[in-house]
This record gives sequence, C-alpha cells and structure tokens, in this order.
Amino acid sequence: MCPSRGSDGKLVFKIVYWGASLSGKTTAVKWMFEKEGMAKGKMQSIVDPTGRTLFFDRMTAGVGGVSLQVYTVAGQKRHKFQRKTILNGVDAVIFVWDAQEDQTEENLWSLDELIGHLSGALGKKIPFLVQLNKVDLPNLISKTKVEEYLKEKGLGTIVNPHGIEMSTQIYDTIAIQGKNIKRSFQQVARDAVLKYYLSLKKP
Ligand SMILES: Nc1nc2c(ncn2[C@@H]2O[C@H](COP(=O)(O)OP(=O)(O)O)[C@@H](O)[C@H]2O)c(=O)[nH]1
Ligand SMILES: [Mg+2]
Repeated sequence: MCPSRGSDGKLVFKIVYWGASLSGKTTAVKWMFEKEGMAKGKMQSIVDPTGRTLFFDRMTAGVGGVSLQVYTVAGQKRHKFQRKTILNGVDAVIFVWDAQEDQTEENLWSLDELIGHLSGALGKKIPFLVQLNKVDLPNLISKTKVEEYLKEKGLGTIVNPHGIEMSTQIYDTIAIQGKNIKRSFQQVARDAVLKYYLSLKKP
C-alpha cells in the first residue's frame, strides 16, 4: 500500500496475482514476461518437483520511472501461510478466476481467503481487478454470475484512484494466448501508481 524503493532508487510497486490452484496465474505472468518482453531480469519460481508453485513466482517489470514487482501465489489450499506472506505490502491485486463453471467453488474459496486477509482495503485502498480466465474452454460461468458473486462479497464496486466509485472490472482472458493479459495488468498497475502519486498531493 506504500511502495518501497529499489536499489536503483526507483519506486517499487508490488502486484499480486491471486486465485485458485491451476486458474492460470503463472501462465498469465509468463506471457507478459516471455512474449511481451516486459521483464527486467529473470523470472524466479519456487516450485515442487512436479512443477507446481510451492511458494511464488516473482518477476520485475520496468515501466516508465517505476518498477513493478509481480508475484503469483501458490494456489493449493495447503499453502495458506505462504499466500498470506505474499500479501505483505501489496499495492494491487489481480484475481484470476477460472471461468470453467465446475471451478466456481474453488474460485469462491480463494476469493474468500483473499478478502479475509485484506478485508475492506481491497478495491478501496488497494486496486483490484478480475481476470476471468480460460474463456476459450466450454462450460463457462457467465460474467453476470461473477458480478453477482463479487457484489455478494462486497466487491461489486471499487474506488478508483480519483476517489470515484465504479464497477469492478472483469476482463475476459485467455492466458495461454495472451488475450487481455497485458491490458488488464497495465490497468491495475496504472491505478496503483496513480493512487500513490495522487495521495502525495493530499495535504
Ligand atoms: N485452455 C486454457 N488453459 C489455460 C489458460 N490459462 C492457463 N491454462 C492452463 O491451465 C493450467 C494451469 O495454469 P497455471 O498458470 O500453472 O495455473 P496457476 O496454478 O494458477 O499458476 C496449465 O495447464 C495452463 O496451460 C487459458 O486461458 N485457457
Ligand atoms: Mg502457479
């Protein structure tokens, strides 16, 4: 919620990808760094022997005069403690919702856990958006239904950096093809940076 300074003196904003196991977090981040060339340095992944995220993936993007440090959490339920740690000092959150209808419960479990950690700050102090991922597959949940769930959980609206209340943005994404991946990331990153600079101007 308050960016730190890197060794190069640049402000570092922390952006966390949150969501259920296998929802597509690592794929989304890999896309940006491998295909869009946004990486500054290497992607770091702490995985188990089967290649599943054990702790996090982490990488840094340089955009303009700031650094964006991007993390994905380990989605499996048993990694609860690791996930909580990743939220320390978070400046923005992207929730990756697996759009396959039969994954609804997993998504809601993950969302509830996130809300439990950040409670009222999410979408208010901390920019937040949803990537409705895997929309290339059959048997999908409708966007309207996702909006209803978000509303139910108090996340139907967010407060934008200018202090204006608006609907929480939900982007249809296909992480394996990069659809809307960079655009939604840029949106939330821009909000985090803007929020910080606007807060400096307040007396
Ligand atoms: N069809 C489809 N598969 C996806 C998409 N995004 C991710 N996947 C696949 O879903 C699986 C889990 O993705 P991963 O990024 O490891 O999930 P994570 O656990 O959230 O990091 C992998 O096999 C991906 O290739 C998508 O948009 N469409
Ligand atoms: Mg992963």
